[in-house]
Amino acid sequence: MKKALVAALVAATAILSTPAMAQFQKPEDAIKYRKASFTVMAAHFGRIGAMANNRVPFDAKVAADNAAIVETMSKLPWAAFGAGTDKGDTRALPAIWTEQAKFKEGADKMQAEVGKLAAAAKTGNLDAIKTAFGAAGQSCKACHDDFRKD
Ligand code: ASC
Repeated sequence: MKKALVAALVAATAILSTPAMAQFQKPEDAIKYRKASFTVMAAHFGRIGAMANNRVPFDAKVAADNAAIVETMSKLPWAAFGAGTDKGDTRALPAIWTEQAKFKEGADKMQAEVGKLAAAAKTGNLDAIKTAFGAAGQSCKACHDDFRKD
């Protein structure tokens, strides 16, 4: 019984202390995951953009719901940029791994701007949403310019 408990504790410790990469079986799984999370984030960001750019009528609830999804999604891709995920079906540039501090700064900035967008969307104020949407879009673009092919 004691032996089983020790084994369970060892296993739990291993799981909790394993680098993020270990949640993926293979590098291509991580690449697929991060691309999928960016795709979902972009789809919901785009729905807010359609309202921010007056292409569709403003609906405060739709904006807030979409911004909440964007905020959640913005947290997900980063664990999938682990070692060994630089090769394969990806536009990720080597700079992600050679300039990790700068990449993290960009990732943090985007999450902060998206957090502000979600907060603005909760207020239902379209002007505030437009401002926050612009800043969030800039933070997406900044990383694409430095860390993504084309
Ligand atoms: C989007 C989207 C991005 C960003 C970026 C902003 O809607 O899919 O990747 O905005 O284009 O410049």
